[in-house]
Amino acid sequence: IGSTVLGYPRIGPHRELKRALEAYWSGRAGPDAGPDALADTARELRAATSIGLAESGLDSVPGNTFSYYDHVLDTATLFDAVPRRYRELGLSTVDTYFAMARGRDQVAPLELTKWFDTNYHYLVPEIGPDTVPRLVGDKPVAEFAEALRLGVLTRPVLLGPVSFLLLAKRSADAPEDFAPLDLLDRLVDCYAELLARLDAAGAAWVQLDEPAFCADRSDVELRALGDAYARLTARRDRPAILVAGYFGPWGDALPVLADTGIEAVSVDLVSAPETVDQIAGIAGLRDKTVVAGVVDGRNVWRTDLPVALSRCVSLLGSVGELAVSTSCSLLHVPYDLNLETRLDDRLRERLAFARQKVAEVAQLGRALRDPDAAPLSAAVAGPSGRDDRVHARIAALRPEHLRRAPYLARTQAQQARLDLPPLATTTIGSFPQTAEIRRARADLRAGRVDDDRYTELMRAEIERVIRLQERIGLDVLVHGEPERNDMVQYFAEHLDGFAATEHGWVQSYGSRCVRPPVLYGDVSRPAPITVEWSGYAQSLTDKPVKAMLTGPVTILAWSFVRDDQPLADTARQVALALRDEVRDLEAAGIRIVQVDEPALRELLPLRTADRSAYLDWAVSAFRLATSGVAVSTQIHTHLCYSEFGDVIDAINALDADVTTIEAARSRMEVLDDLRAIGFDRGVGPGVYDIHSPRVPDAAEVTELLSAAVRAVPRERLWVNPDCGLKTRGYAEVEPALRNLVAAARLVREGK
Ligand code: THG
Ligand code: ZN
Repeated sequence: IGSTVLGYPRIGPHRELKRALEAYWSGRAGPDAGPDALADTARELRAATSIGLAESGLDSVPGNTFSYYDHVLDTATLFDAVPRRYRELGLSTVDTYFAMARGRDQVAPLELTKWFDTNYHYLVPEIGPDTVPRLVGDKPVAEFAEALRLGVLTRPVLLGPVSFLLLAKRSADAPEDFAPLDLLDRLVDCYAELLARLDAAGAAWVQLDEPAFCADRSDVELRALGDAYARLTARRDRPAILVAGYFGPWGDALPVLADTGIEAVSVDLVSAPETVDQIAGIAGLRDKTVVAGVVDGRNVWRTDLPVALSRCVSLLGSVGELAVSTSCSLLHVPYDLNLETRLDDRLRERLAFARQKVAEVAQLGRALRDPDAAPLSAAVAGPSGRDDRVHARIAALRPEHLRRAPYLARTQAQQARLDLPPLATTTIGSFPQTAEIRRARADLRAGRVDDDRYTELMRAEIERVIRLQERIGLDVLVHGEPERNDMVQYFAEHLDGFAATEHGWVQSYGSRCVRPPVLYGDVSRPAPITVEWSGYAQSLTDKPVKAMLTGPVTILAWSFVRDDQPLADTARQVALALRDEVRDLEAAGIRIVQVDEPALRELLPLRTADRSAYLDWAVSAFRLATSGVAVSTQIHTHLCYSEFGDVIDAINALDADVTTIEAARSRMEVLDDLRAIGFDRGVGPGVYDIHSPRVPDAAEVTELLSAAVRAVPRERLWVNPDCGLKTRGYAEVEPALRNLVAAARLVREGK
């Protein structure tokens, strides 16, 4: 294998695939929007990727890294795991695929969920007893042949059969005792058939990804892994098999794999450097290739090549052959640093995006082969972005900076000041981002409007949103966040220690991308960020206006974060900057501040052993950000998911006065979970599912609220949608909010 990378971005360096997909979905006919245009764009992107990777000097080029939407969905359709509701639509293959991704007419899409602890989302396959795995597609084979015609011998990358089934969920109509893993034997046969076809097409290697085994797994699951690869490798008509794991240590799965007939295994030495010692103790690896993932595939820092090389060299006595790679697929980093024109030169020297990381791996491969190769350069020791004032403030922190007065004292003071009715109504923060708002932001960036004119436009929008909320009759108002592009990017642009990119797009799901900021130095707040906007909104009304900030954990989770100090330390710096903002909001007359932490669960370590240390610093950072205010200032938080069994104690420990959560789709089950742990503060289970264009009627919301008042005293119950409204339109939002207010009034009156 020599030098390789485990995967590559696919949205296109200029998001060509995003544009082609959205044109196709728009239903426009014609040369730039039909199925042929989409297929042409896809082919050009694949060709550019395989040729580019081959020319960059990698010894082994990954194949099948392209996807129209998601590689887990690709795997489901490849093996015919298509639920009946999509088949019954009677659509073409490609439109059935997109129906699973996006829904169609009355048919809901597959569930979207986070890919391990990254900001990428995959579609969750639904598997039931009537799922009969069959090899019905040929995408990996066709793409292998396509690259071969261009002169590139690729190593097709597939999601492995065991991880595929572990990432899937039992379909709704399956019996309780059914588990997707029950289908493993049959699925392995289908993989064997696919491998035979790849072998016949000329593939020398395939890569099967089993990242599910870098998290805790039961003995049954580990045995399933061993059995699956024993069966696959027993076949003779197949390419050599590389099993890839990433995002953490293999743990007990590594000796299991070593006992099978696979030819190679990759290890993520960035997230789990201790694996080097484990490898030395596994005799079964002495006749296998070990692919050392020493170049970080999910962060943007340039690799310290001499250090990476010595890490590889330390494996030499323990393995059959040594190869070098990225720690994981490069899907999680932007394409090319060379597209950036505005980065500070000294920061640029410290960065590497996908293309630069490929060059690093190739260089390491040459150095491993030939000790006389050109010497490797060490990482540049930065401008560290060091700020001594930040360090002094952190050093002066004391436990009392993380504590507020007891909840009872707070709630009495807050009620005296806010005078809210039981079942108070509010929204999560953002209102629809209209075309005019987007245009104003774009005009400001392009210099077509000046700061004053921009402020005027935003204030007009804020006033419109305030008046609308007053007319609807909401109790706690928001300014609507028209000035914000993205809830992390916006804060990063206003804090020192962060840099923004121009083209640093990373796929989040399907055609949707984010541009994570780069957190490179000590973080501080040069000036108040949101105070003008929230203060202006509050000046327009007597009702309380709630200010919204993004929490420290979420800011870290959705940025590329410096790796030269523990995340906990970086989180504390971000929290301190937010603490200043919270206090300034309070001083400006804001009585309620919401600090959102939608990514609290996303950063939860995959291994349970690491979780409590994470939750400790995550909770501390939130408390540092929010505990600097008077008892009479109400702190809210918002979390974007409903399955939070793993973090429920941490949610309690955040000690927010009010917690709003997603619940509309999970039928209020979250309230029982909260009650079970003795959660006794304010809670707003979402009663309007904003992820769907459907407008709930008042009766439906009344029913949800009637259930909720049986679990939570009405003084502590809040009534709100389950997330921000920015992706919806006013045509849906206005009636939905009216229904929500009407329902709250009915239940308040005991109807
Ligand atoms: N911000 C960031 N990360 C996130 C979210 C976010 N991760 C989780 C979740 N929210 C992901 N959801 C989305 C939803 C919409 C878009 C991206 C991620 C989106 N992006 C625009 C696009 O691709 O066209 C570009 C947005 C822009 O112009 O900045 O619509 O909220 N950081
Ligand atoms: Zn949310």
